[in-house]
Amino acid sequence: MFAKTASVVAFLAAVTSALPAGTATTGDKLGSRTYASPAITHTVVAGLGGLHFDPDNVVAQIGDIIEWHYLPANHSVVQSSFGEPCKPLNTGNGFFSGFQPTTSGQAPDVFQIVVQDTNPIWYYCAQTKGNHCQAGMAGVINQNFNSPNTLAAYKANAALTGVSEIPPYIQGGDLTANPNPNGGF
Ligand SMILES: [Cu+2]
Repeated sequence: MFAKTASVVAFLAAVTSALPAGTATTGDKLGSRTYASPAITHTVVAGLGGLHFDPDNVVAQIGDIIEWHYLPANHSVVQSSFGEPCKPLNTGNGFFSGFQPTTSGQAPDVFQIVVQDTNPIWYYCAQTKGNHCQAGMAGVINQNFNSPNTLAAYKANAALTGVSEIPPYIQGGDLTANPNPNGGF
């Protein structure tokens, strides 16, 4: 009996060690992560679970790729500051994926950015039909968990804004054919 239990424990340990490093987590309570060197891709699905990015709170390492996939009907991602949600980053250098419409399944393209530093990256969906940003379609990469600038605070501020601003052109990332149609599911 004891030997059998021990072998089960050994088996579970082997399975656990074979699992890949976690990619993304949700909510404000994130576990610690151990990073391995090649960069990994964090998939975020726009529109999974309604007007929501899933996961909307990602911890990534410099060099990692964030890859947004788009469900119906017509979503986008736009970088903003923490203080001004639903409005493009005022440096003019923030990213914008453009709108990615699809009536079913996923839009044919994904939008990728490479994480350049450890600063928080705040973003929203600029769809004004249905006020996606104000409704909570907003997210963050590398929130500072020791700061009052939380994703919950960002969403609360977003809800108080008027109509979202739409950037004039796609920039700041790569719009590319979906390399992983099942990513995020
Ligand atoms: Cu949207």
